[in-house]
This record gives sequence, structure tokens and C-alpha cells, in this order.
Amino acid sequence: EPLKGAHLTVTSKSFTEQLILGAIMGIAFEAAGAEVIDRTGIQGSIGSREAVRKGDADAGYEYTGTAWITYLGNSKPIPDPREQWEAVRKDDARNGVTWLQPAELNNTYALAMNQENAKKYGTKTLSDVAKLAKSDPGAASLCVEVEFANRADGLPGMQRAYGMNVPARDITQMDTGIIYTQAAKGSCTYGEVYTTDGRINSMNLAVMDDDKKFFPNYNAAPMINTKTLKEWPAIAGVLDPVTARLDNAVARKLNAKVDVDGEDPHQVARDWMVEEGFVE
Ligand code: PBE
Repeated sequence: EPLKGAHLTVTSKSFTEQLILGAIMGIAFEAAGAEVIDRTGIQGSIGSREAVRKGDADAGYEYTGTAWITYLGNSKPIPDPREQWEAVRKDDARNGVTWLQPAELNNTYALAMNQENAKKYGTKTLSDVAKLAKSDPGAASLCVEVEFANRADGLPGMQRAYGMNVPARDITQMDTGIIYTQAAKGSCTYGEVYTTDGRINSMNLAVMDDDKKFFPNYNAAPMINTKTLKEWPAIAGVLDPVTARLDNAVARKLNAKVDVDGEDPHQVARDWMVEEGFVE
């Protein structure tokens, strides 16, 4: 029990994949003998990030691209996922935050549409969407989250990178979960989605290719408060083998159990940890 005696606070953002990853981390810590305080489900990205930075929380899974652009203020993504992670790890050290080994899991933003609209407009890439917005004003309406609408690696940056000029009247802001249904119904032509979300498949949405590679890699990795890690260096050995099992296929499968089948994120996390042999 390498973490016996440790009290570890785990945080996450509020969307499904984050709740599952937070639960997975908590279960891994518990299995290693720690007592876990669950502070998962914080609204918006900044909340869980700041909790780890300030030491109000000890750890959480975060995405490399989110840190690189939104927290560390860089404007250009690093195309190689490993180099992106290394750059984040190096840069974030000065904030008292340590990044452990990353997962293959890469949950990036995308625009997606229903099959009827895909047939009608024929767009396959974000460049096509930019062209449609120009040639057929009003056709390229967007449903997006508030956070996406305000992030440099979100709507403003995407519109700039693609010369996409969707006017404000064609953009509706809404909660994460609702966007999938709205895009499926066609109340917006395009919905902003997460590529590992289970509802892309279940609702048969067509995902637009990021042909200019605007979005960075968003590999999930444990983000740990450095003081905590110094006190409990065994955390790395506990989380590394778990993180190594997380890829896009796993994320889609687990996310779908919650968002499509209605299962509980904690239960989904536990079942997976058992299946993978990390707990009994
Ligand atoms: N992402 C896509 C966002 C939400 C999903 C991973 C880039 C983030 O949590 O930062």
C-alpha cells in the first residue's frame, strides 16, 4: 500500500469524461491505500485547474492542449503529442504543477452535423464550413458551449484560422450535453462536440475534419500539485499503468455508458478498473 496514510483530494471538470477520469484516479489512489476526498465535477476548466495549482486539490486529469493554450498562454500547438506534453510539463513546473505520463486518449474539439444536413451542404472539413458561411449566409449556424465561445483554442481562434465569419446571430451558446441533441435535430447546422463523446456515434453525427490542424493535441494526463507529489512520489507509479490503458476507444466506450446508456460515472469507472485488473 504505497499511499497508506495519504489524504488525497481529486478534482475534475463537470463533463462525463472528466467525471469518469476523476473517479478512476480516486479508485486508483484508494487501491494504493490512500483516503480520497472527492472534489470532482467543478464547472468550467479553470476551477479544477486552479484548485490543483493552489493546493486546494491534489490531482486531476487535464488535457495537454488545454494547458498549453489556455493556461500557459501559447498560441501555436505543437503537432507531436509527446513533444506537446513535454513542453507543458516543462512550462507548468514553475506553477507548482507536475504532469505525469500522458494517455493516448486525445479528446479534441470538433464541429459535427446530422446526416441530413451533411447531405444537403456536403461539408466535410472546417474549410468547407468557412466556405459555406460565405456562400450561403445563415446556413452555417453553430451551437457552442460558453467556454468554447471564449477560449483561444475555441471559437475565436477557429474562426480566425479558417477565415470563418459566422456572425453572432447565427451562434447559440448552450450547455455541453444539449448540443448533441440540437445538432441531431438540426436546430443548429453544426454543434461543437468532443471527439471522444459517445453521442457522436449514437446520434450518427458527421464530424468535420480540422484540415488546417488548428486544434492542438488534447492528451489526457494527471496534473498533480508538485508539493503533494514530493510528499507522495509513489503517486506516479500508481497512476502510470492506469493512464497507459486510456485511449480514444476506451474513452468513447466509457463515455457512451454514461451519456447513452444512462449509467453512473463512478460505477462505470469502477467496472473498468475491475475489468483491467487494477482493483478487485
Ligand atoms: N477539450 C475538449 C476540452 C473539453 C473537451 C478536452 C479540449 C477541455 O476540457 O479542455
